[in-house]
Amino acid sequence: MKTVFVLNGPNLNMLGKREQGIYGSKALDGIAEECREAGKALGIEVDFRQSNHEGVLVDWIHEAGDKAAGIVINAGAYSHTSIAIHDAIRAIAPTPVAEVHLSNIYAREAFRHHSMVSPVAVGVICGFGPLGYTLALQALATKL
Ligand code: CA2
Repeated sequence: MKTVFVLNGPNLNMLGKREQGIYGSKALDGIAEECREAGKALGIEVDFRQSNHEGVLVDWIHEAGDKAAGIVINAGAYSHTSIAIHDAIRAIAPTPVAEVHLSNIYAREAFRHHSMVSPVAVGVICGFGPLGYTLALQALATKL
């Protein structure tokens, strides 16, 4: 069975505890469960992870290049700043990467309008809350 890494960046461990008006009430564990369910329906094993550390995310992207068929990533605020994550995704090409954001980053502050991940992603889903992860897994499955 193919494995897809679902990688989550900084502060996403706080979901459901704060800022529910922007990010909703579901905790990251609930999103992980939804991803595993979606994976089952698609015949994909989901390896769901979260880190607040840029280098850890880079290491996981490299690991995915060896072990996974693709990646769904919500790199959180690092999406807007991280050349290291951009380079890591380039380094594992042609492993497909789908970018997800819970919120519509284009309807928010200008500093969220640019993503370092988007130019190296096969596609981007934002603004649909946790559903975006399931949609990204479905979309990625068509590329595997
Ligand atoms: O919309 C998204 O999924 C984001 O990637 C979430 C990031 C944000 O920096 C991006 O611009 C868009 C933030 C992660 C969640 O941060 C929280 C902070 C406090 C309470 C709950 C979540």
